[in-house]
Parts: sequence; structure tokens; C-alpha cells
Amino acid sequence: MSSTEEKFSLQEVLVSFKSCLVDDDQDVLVEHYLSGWKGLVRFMNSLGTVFSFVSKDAVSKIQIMEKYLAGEHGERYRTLQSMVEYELSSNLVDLNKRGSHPESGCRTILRLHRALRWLQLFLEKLRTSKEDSTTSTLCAEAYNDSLANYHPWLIRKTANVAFLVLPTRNTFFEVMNVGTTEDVVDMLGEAMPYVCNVYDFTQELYSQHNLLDIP
Ligand code: 1Q0
Repeated sequence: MSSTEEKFSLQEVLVSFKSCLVDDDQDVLVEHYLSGWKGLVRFMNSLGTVFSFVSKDAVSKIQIMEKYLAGEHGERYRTLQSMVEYELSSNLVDLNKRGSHPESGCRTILRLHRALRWLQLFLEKLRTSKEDSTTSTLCAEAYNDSLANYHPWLIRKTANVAFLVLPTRNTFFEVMNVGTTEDVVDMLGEAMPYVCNVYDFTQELYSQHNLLDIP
């Protein structure tokens, strides 16, 4: 990370997922969800350019959502519930094959939601890992158990090559800016439930509306 870049703590990013849950965890504020993602992208960029193909895609998805939020129907995109209701009732989602709505909010959030599952698995593996664990293995396992199922061969291959240059577990923990290894493990234990709640809510909402396979 260059010295001009602002340092930040991964804890702040993860806790921002706490602030996106509203109505007793029965809804998610899109703006705060995107803030969480922006923090993750900043963190990923600090790991080096190898991951720019990943962060570019995440950034373009964040931008699609920000355009909706700032647009004419911004109010309908305030929470995930209202977005789903609005887009479905206005026929704005290509449910079975790609057509005239290739960038619906529902589709875009689904891509980020699937990536959140990877993050959940990866951080849980890091939290419970031993000192000599290799991050590339932990990351590849988490990826292959989640996001990889939705990616074509070429992306899977590229991702697995990129994982090989991931920093060591100790360096990772330093970049997180949280403190000692013990502090990191405690922080993850405390912050992960928020990420899990956001994931579980979204999964349930999408499952109720049969939105988990949007092409
Ligand atoms: C830390 C290492 C980061 C490794 C990220 C693993 C995910 C690899 C995914 C690679 C695929 C990206 C290329 C584009 C894929 C798209 O085709 C796909 C589908 O979209 P579409 O429109 O073509 O249907 N897009 C996606 O699946 C979305 C992928 C977004 C991935 C965003 C991941 C950002 C995560 C950052 C967190 C990094 C910090 C981790 C915490 C580390 C703790 C020390």
C-alpha cells in the first residue's frame, strides 16, 4: 500500500455490514451494502494488481447499483426487499435467459451475494487456521466450494493462478490493521455474524422469489 493511501481496518469494513441490516434483520439497506463492498475492494486493491480483474468486476457491479440509487426510481432501490418487489412487479428482470434487462439490480446483487459466500468461507477458514496454513490453499478451497460453481473454466483457472501470489497468513493479518493474530481472530469471531446475517437474509429473500438462478 502506498503511504498516500489511507490505511484502514478490515474490522470497519466488516462492521459496515452490520449497519445494512434494518427492521430486525428483515431487510438490507442497499447503500450500506455497497459501502461494505467498496471497503472490500479497497482492501483487495492493496493486495496488488494481480487482483485487478476481480476488483474491476466488483466495481462495475457497485456502479450499476449506484446508478439505480441515484436515478429516477432511487427510492425503490433503497432496500433489497423494495428492489425485488419493484423490479419483479415492473418486469425488469430477465429470469430465465438474458434479454432486455442484462443489468437488473436483482441480477447484479446476486453476483455480489455469491461472492459474499466466498468471503464468508475464506474468512472463517482464516480465523480457524493454524499458523503454518497457506492462504492460497484456504482461498482456493473457499472459492472452489462457492463462487467457482458459477464461473466458466477460464475464470476458474485465472482465479486459481492469482491465489498463488496471495501474501502469507501473517502478512494478511498485518494488512487487516487490527492488531495481533489473537486480536484478528477475536475480531473475525465478532464481526463475521453480521456478514452471515446479511448473507442469510439475502439468500432467503432470493429463494422466496426464485431469483437464485438469474442468468
Ligand atoms: C483476497 C483475494 C481475493 C480473491 C477473490 C476471489 C474471487 C475470485 C473471483 C474471480 C472472478 C472475477 C472475474 C469476473 C467474474 C464475473 O464473470 C462474475 C459474474 O458476473 P457476470 O456479470 O459475468 O455474470 N462476477 C462475479 O462472480 C462477482 C465477483 C466479485 C468478486 C469480488 C470479490 C471481492 C472480494 C474482496 C475481498 C478481499 C478481502 C478479503 C479479506 C481478506 C482478509 C485478510
